[in-house]
Amino acid sequence: DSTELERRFQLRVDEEQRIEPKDWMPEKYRANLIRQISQHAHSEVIGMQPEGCWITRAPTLHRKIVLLAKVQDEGGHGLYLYSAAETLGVSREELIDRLHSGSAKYASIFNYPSLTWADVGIIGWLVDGAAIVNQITLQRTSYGPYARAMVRVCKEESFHQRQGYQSVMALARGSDEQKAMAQDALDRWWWPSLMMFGPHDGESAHSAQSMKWKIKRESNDSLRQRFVDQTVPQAEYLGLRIPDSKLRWNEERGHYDFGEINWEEFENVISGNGPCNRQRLAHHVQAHQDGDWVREAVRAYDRKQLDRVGA
Ligand code: FAQ
Repeated sequence: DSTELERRFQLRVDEEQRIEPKDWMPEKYRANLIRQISQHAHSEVIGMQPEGCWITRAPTLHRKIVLLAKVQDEGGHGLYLYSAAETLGVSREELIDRLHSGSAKYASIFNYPSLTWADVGIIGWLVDGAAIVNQITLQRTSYGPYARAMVRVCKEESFHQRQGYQSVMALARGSDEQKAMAQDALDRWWWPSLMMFGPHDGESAHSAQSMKWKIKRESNDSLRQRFVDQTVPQAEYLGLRIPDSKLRWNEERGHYDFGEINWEEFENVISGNGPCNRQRLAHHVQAHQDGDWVREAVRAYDRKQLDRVGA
């Protein structure tokens, strides 16, 4: 019966065995995974916009080539993740519908505008940096296709983080104006980057069940702390100031203490009312409509193949 199936399922998870698409799984495990993986995919694809809009304005040919490749990688991560979600029995179409109707979320960070070229470097450094801290742990997530996707994604993401850091370093070591531009971008992206890790553990609706099923391997707060601990020395090395008056090393804890996130802003952004939510979604809807002829061509080709078989 189902309780026995669930008991055996949990045992497999506890023993660190990967769950594969054809294995039995509780319906709530399936639904929770579809939610998380598809939201992750949406984040990668919507995440192409803030940097993508700088491709035509990159300051040198070299920076343009690097940025083009980086943004394409994000699109590739999205496709990988949609495929992982599809192994759970949901269609790509359904997932895109949920994004367009607003019932599926994507990372809050991509609802902020990228105002200057410095933002592109800061996104690589902080946003990809935060993404990796989370995704490294997801390489050990219990669902096989998701875990395997994370291995490649992490490799590419760590290259992205380095190119971002290198780009910010060029600005931080440049003219006073360039240094000010880098500082301004850091001031605007720091807090939204900390919000990427989600609500405090005590407020996190899905954490307890997701940790038990090993969909998530570490809590929101512990990942956020790791990101702060690794990023503060990087900022110091650049000679940039993190915009948090409460930030200080805590010798006893062996970690940095830091200030409180503005949770009202977070709630506002994840419920669709951030600075760019409408623009980001409208852009996606438009791109999807513009691509309809491709999907129609695929359908026509499939019909033709079927007719041939029938004939
Ligand atoms: N933004 O119960 P929890 C990238 C929602 S990396 C928006 O704690 P959970 C790379 C959450 O969905 C970014 N919504 O949720 C890149 C839930 O709402 P729901 C993507 C958020 O799932 C770099 C509610 O709040 N990475 O794109 C956020 O246990 C540069 C309650 O929260 C991933 O998605 C947020 N920040 O923990 C691309 C990693 N935080 O669904 C381009 C995989 C929370 O019930 C350029 N995902 N919510 O309506 C995860 O690890 C988890 O889903 C968390 C949230 C940690 C994000």
